[in-house]
Parts: sequence; structure tokens; C-alpha cells
Amino acid sequence: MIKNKFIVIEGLEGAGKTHACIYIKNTLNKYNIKNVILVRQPGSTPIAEEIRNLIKKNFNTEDFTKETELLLMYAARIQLVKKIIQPALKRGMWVISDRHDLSSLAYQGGGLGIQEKKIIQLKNLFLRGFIPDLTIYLDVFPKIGLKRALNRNSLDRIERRKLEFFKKTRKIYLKNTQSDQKIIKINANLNINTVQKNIKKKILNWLKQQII
Ligand code: T5A
Repeated sequence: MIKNKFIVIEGLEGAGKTHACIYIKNTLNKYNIKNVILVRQPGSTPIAEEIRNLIKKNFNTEDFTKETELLLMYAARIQLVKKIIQPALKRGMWVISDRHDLSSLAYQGGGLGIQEKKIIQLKNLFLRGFIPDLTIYLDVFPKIGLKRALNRNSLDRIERRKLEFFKKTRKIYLKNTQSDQKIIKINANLNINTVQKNIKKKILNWLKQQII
């Protein structure tokens, strides 16, 4: 028997997170874990989706301060955690989230330069020790990820930032991957079939360790 879990997928734009979330859900289903919900951050509640639209919008006359951007990310996150994720976990559901608080540490901390300790204070204040059981970090070179994102859509406000921003963001992801045993890194520069095969291998191995 395996207790229900909270799984997070992280990575830069175009890393393949959305694909991975669906792939993991299908893999869990095949192993008879059927009660799985998918959410994304920012988003997945009506209010958090409004915040998402605001965050992605290009304003011509004004830009967000980095603090505003961080607080909006957290506002959307708390809305989702309290309204959907924690109640679902209480009901015995598995939750897979496309991004979580590591994104804020990487983007607003690494990319925008907000002090890590301030972001951790925010995390402690509002998430109060609520952490994922597993994070899968899809590691992609910024140039490759942005090219994939560009091939799919026009770029939003954050995606329009300079390559340097994403390099600094990736650095923080890599730093956290090295220091946190609950984060599994997957090379997402490879073709999608190989990435999926590697995700499956890691997930099944991790599931075996969760049997009680
Ligand atoms: N943000 C978010 C913060 O700054 N701080 C925070 O705290 C949070 C929570 C959210 C934005 O907000 C920022 C980060 C983001 O800028 P988003 O749309 O949720 O925006 O996130 P994105 O990363 O922008 O989403 P993308 O859709 O661009 O990336 P995904 O989900 O990683 O990639 P996916 O699966 O949609 O794939 C993108 C394209 O690449 C192809 C796919 O087919 C698709 O066309 N692809 C591959 N092609 C070749 N090889 C592979 N291995 C491929 N994997 C995927």
C-alpha cells in the first residue's frame, strides 16, 4: 500500500513540465493509482487563474516590481494550496502540481535577485512546513527551452526576459537539486521519448520506496 502523495514538476519554460505531469498521471493510473489530480501554478482556481493572467500580461506603461511579482506568485500559491491541494490530500487524492514554491526561489530569487532568506521567510510564514513528497526537476538549457516555448506560443512577459535571467534561474534550480534529496533531476534536453522513459524509471523506483 502507498499513501497518497504531493508531487511537483519544476523547470524552465519549455522543459516539458506539462507533458511530464500528464505522463506521470498516466503512469500512476497504470499502476492502479487512479485518484490523481493535476494543478498548475500560478493558477488552477478561478482567483489564481486571474492572478496568472495578470502575471503573464505585458503592460506597456508599467512593469511589476520584483516584490510585487513574488507576492502575486505567493498569493496564487496560497489560494491553490488552501482551496484545492490540501483538501484533496486530506481526501486521499494524489496531487501533481506543475510548479510550486521552488519556482519562486529560482525565478524571483535567482532570476530577479530577491534575497533567498526573504523568500524562505514568506514560505515559512504561509506554507508552514507544507512541502512536496517529491519534486521532479526537468533540467533544460535556457536556449533550448525558450526555443521550444517560442515554437508553441508568442512569449509572455516573463518569457521575454533576457537569457541571463533564465541562466540565473537555472543556477538556483541546480543548487537546490544538489542540496535536497527530495528533488530528482532529469535531463530534459533529450528527446521527449527518452525524457519520459527516464521519468518513468525514477518514478517507479521512488514508488517502490514509498510502500508501507
Ligand atoms: N513563475 C511561476 C515564476 O516566476 N515564479 C513562480 O513562483 C511560479 C509558480 C508560468 C510562468 O510563471 C513563472 C514561470 C513561468 O514564466 P507557465 O506557462 O506555467 O508559466 O510555465 P512555462 O514554463 O512557461 O510553461 P511551458 O508550457 O512553456 O513549459 P513546459 O510546461 O515545461 O513545457 P511543455 O510540456 O508545455 O512543452 C513546451 C513545448 O516543448 C515541447 C512540447 O511538445 C511543447 O511544444 N517539448 C519538447 N520538444 C522536444 N523535446 C522535448 N524533450 C520536449 N519536451 C517538451
